[in-house]
Amino acid sequence: MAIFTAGIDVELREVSLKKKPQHMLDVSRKGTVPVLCDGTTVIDESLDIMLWALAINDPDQWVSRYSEAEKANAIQLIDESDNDFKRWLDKYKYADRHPEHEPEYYRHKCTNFLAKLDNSLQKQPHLITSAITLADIAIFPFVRQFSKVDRDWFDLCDFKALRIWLDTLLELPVFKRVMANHVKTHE
Ligand SMILES: N[C@@H](CCC(=O)N[C@@H](CS)C(=O)NCC(=O)O)C(=O)O
Repeated sequence: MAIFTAGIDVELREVSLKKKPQHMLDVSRKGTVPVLCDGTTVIDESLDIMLWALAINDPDQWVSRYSEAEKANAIQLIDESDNDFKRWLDKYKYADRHPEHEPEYYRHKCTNFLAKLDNSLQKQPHLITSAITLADIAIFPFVRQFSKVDRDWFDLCDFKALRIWLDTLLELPVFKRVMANHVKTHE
């Protein structure tokens, strides 16, 4: 979404994580996706790719709207999402591979982070500022994943502000457009 919003043309290369192409491992030994190659520049963290794209062009002020303090808060929240929350989310999504606990246990672990998001969304419609910024864009795809594990539970849970926030982001034209491209490349 950041690359699309910045209006940067990229060639998307789909890779199988079960059979990672040698070229990908040559440019980034870490072996995770996404990896962005721009000539000799290699960026292999999704947040860094977003920051790279938005430093080139940030028409919706996803980063440039931030004060220094807001930017630091955003990066810290994204870090919490990328590490702690995502670790529990993966276990919740694939609870059958982690039989040491019931799925409800993993879901409860996820809710610590979701409660924190819901709490700030009760005060303003988006995470760091009242407008959509980097943190919303970086975090909502994982809340979307969470919501899809048990839709009925999510629809009835206490996180009303979080649901409204997620619904707003899912309606963003840029999300729909990027997802449509994604579906096309998977056909
Ligand atoms: N913090 C990294 C995480 C990247 C990551 O773990 N990607 C997963 C796919 S979502 C991956 O490539 N896993 C490698 C593997 O499964 O071998 C980022 O945001 O770029």
